[in-house]
Amino acid sequence: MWYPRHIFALFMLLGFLGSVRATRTWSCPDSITSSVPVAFTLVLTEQNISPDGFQRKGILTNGQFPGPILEVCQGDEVEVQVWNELPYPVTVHFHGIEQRGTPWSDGVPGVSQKGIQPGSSFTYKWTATEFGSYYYHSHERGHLEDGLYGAIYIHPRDSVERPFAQITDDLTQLGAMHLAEQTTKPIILSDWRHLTSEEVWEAEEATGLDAYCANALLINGKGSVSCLSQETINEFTSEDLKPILNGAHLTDIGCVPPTIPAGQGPYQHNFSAIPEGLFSGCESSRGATEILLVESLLQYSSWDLINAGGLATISFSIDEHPMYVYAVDGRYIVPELADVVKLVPGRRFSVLVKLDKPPGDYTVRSTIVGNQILNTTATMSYNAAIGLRNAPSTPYIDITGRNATPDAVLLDETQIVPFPVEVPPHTADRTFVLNIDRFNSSYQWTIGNSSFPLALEEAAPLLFFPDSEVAHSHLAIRTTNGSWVDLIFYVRSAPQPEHPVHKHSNKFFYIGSGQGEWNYSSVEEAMRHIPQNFNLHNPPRFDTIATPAAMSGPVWTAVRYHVVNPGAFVIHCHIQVHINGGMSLAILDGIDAWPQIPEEYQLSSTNS
Ligand SMILES: *[C@@H]1O[C@H](CO)[C@@H](O)[C@H](O)[C@H]1NC(C)=O
Ligand SMILES: *[C@@H]1O[C@H](CO)[C@@H](O)[C@H](O)[C@H]1NC(C)=O
Ligand SMILES: *[C@@H]1O[C@H](CO)[C@@H](O)[C@H](O)[C@H]1NC(C)=O
Ligand SMILES: *[C@@H]1O[C@H](CO)[C@@H](O)[C@H](O)[C@H]1NC(C)=O
Ligand SMILES: *[C@@H]1O[C@H](CO)[C@@H](O)[C@H](O)[C@H]1NC(C)=O
Ligand SMILES: *[C@@H]1O[C@H](CO)[C@@H](O)[C@H](O)[C@H]1NC(C)=O
Ligand SMILES: [Cu+2]
Repeated sequence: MWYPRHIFALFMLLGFLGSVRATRTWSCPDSITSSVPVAFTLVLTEQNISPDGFQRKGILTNGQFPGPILEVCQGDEVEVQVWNELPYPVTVHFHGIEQRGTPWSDGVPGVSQKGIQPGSSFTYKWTATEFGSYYYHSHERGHLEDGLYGAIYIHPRDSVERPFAQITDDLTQLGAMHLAEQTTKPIILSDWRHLTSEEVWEAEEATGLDAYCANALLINGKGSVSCLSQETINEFTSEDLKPILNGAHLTDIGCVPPTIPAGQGPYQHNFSAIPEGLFSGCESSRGATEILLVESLLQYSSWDLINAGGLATISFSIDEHPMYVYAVDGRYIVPELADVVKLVPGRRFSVLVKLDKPPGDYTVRSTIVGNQILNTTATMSYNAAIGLRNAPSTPYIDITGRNATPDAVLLDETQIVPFPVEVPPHTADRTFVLNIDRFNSSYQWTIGNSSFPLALEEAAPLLFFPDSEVAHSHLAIRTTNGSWVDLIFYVRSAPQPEHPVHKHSNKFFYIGSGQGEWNYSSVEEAMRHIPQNFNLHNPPRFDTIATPAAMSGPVWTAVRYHVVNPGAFVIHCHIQVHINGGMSLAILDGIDAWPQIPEEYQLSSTNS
């Protein structure tokens, strides 16, 4: 336990901090004495917004975009009352929150609740059993992409062992790291579209196309669009894309054109129904620039990077400032030093940044990785020195997220070691092989044997009807409480993009992945043939894992989880248009130990 030894260094820093500016530092004693829940109210409204300088209809949460942060202590009882003042039904999901014993608060329409009708409210209640970085977002239709998202941060109990002693044994620095963590702040990264989510979905249905292009990137809801010349776009087009493009060029928004067969599969399309902005039609615009203020006297700052967008994999870096990545999806890891990190939608990294550079402004960069060239920037400013140092800072990455300097280090997710290590059992009780594929058109998808119809969001919620036809169909898997379950995400046909698969309720162990066919009945059998593809001795725990891009053949990813929280949940791709297109599967966990639903959540007593 290093904490007590560091009190002195901590107080010195607090002294500095007090003289600089008032900031709340959090402490979460082990015995939370108050049984009073921490209550939040979120009021959702529709308004014209222009986060990147381009005006469109969007969702504000308490008048803000992104929504306000929900910040609590580990162990707190949390109540979030959502008032829906939008003209359509909506639900709110708490991404990564395990909802232990509260499956009715998971926020999935047709699975754990009915949509909250316009003009009414719903109160989500859950316990902050785990700590770290999470976020909330809409789970109804595509409304996440209209701006309904905001950060959640759960401060760890004081007694939880931090991983910072793996970085240094210098007491002052350890105190500074601890203080940085206590005052950590979200950096919400997202892609942004100029069409509303309903316009995008209508366009997919009218054209038969998968709408895989964004119009802008945002950092904490702020950004700009700088249209590039076709020359620049061609110059930056990656070697990986050239064979796919087969002589064609990326569009003026830097995106793979919809006419490229590899991007859309062998289906019929109506190209004349494509609206402006969906695949092309660049308009330069200027929104606000996010300023991240830091104080060099504090030596370190901590940031919770969240990819809250519904589409793009994002590359992130802060010029001249390496990051110690110390938590992933809210779980500590042995800190890894990296200059650049890549986040799929749904992923969170908590990072420490050492503030040891000359005071001044440093550019913060966010770019799309993959099938589009798009970027935005923010500024990290040393507090005492805004505007002091005007020379541009030196980038680690270019506008495509590739190295701008040869030695820039990208975080290698496969090297992540959890802190502390937890070991799953060597075998599982059940194995489900879930096929990930297109289904019948470019924009419809399967995970498992079927494609989850969007219309089922309005059906009777499975939590209340575990014996319904849907609950017994291929749209759901059923598990028994206490069992260990393996899910194999099997991407059989190529080419397919990365699919960031997110599991609701408790986190899984990420135990393996590989190229080639999955022709095994279990992980145990696969390990007899390809043991090198598995890690059962120190696998990390995530709630989101991307299946690798399938460029030329099949790929698979294996996760293992313990069924401990009976209830109706889902596992789905976090690319929003892929969920709309059916890439979602209900998980009826612990069906033999189904919970008694409290009176206040009975369908008759909610807004239904
Ligand atoms: C293709 O889209 C256009 C524009 O929306 C529409 O007029 C036309 O009927 C569509 N063609 C087919 C074959 O559906
Ligand atoms: C994208 O990056 C380039 C190169 O650093 C920069 O000049 C441009 O301003 C960035 N675009 C935006 C919208 O920030
Ligand atoms: C598959 O697509 C065809 C048209 O291409 C349509 O008629 C059929 O209903 C679709 N099937 C399903 C299950 O969506
Ligand atoms: C898919 O269908 C096969 C054959 O009916 C079945 O064995 C398997 O359990 C199904 N998988 C899922 C995830 O429903
Ligand atoms: C479900 O299983 C977990 C782990 O074995 C156990 O802790 C929990 O009490 C069980 N729940 C019920 C309702 O039986
Ligand atoms: C699985 O397929 C691979 C080729 O993709 C083959 O080498 C291997 O022998 C197969 N394993 C089994 C158990 O059939
Ligand atoms: Cu997907």
